[in-house]
Amino acid sequence: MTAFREVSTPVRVVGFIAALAAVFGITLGAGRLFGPVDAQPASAGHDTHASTEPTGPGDAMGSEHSDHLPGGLQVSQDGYTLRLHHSDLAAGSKTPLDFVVDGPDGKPVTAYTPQHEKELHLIAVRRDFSGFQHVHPTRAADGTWSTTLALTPGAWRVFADIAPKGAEPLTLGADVSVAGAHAPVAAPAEDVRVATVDGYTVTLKGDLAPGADSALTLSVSRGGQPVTDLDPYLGAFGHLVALRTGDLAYLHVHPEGHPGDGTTKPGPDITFGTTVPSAGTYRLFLDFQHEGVVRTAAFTVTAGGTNGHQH
Ligand SMILES: [Cu+2]
Repeated sequence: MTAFREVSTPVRVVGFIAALAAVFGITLGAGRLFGPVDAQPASAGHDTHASTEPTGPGDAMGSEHSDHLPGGLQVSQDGYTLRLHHSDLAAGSKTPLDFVVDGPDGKPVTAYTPQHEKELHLIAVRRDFSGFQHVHPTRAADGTWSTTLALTPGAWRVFADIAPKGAEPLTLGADVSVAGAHAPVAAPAEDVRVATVDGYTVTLKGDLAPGADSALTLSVSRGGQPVTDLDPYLGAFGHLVALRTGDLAYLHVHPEGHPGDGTTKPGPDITFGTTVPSAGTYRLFLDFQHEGVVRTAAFTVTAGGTNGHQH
């Protein structure tokens, strides 16, 4: 019985510290962004028991089947392993990256089911979101994938989004270190819903709700005029990658409709559907092609949370 009492004191102390941390977090947040921040999104270490660790709705299922985990968190899943030939790379605009995906038999996979016209989509993102690329490496007959990346110094993560022949689609992720001095870039604000790139303005509408289907619509304009002649790019008018702040969980986002289906227009609106696994802040990268050039627009959307949206 006394043991109970003794336990309860530290718990109260922890609660007090957590409250302090929350206040501190809000103070920090107010300086950096606007409005209250519920101290969750940043991987602030101390309150992990409340936010990150065993959070996801899928975790109850645990490792029995990884379908319920977000993608990209593991270097090895369902018997497939992403094996980079080098994980420390040089900075530069054309740094080579070579890798294989080993299959359940331990040998490099050489048969894939194409998704969006490609056998493998490679996403490279700097962990502070200050760099992003979506490229399509070429595969040698022996299963070795090769590409080049434009890398700045810092911590990066690469994702291989694949469907090995006969297997469910999956996304494997691996860390990459890029040598050189770097200044970490502050986390993006809670909500960034308008992005400009190369004279284009892209506006995001819609919200993300944890565990529920969410629709997002991105509208492309240039010089105040809606763009209505987007190019089809890899079987869609846009490709959207969503990454969770804090752990870079990689989410599949599906475009609604496709070029030539008789109903999907080539802009200005591109609609996507996704389900985010938890509350938190997500960084979104839209690739779209117009007049023959692919561009990337980046957004930030906060899902769930107790405050709703004040913006
Ligand atoms: Cu791709």
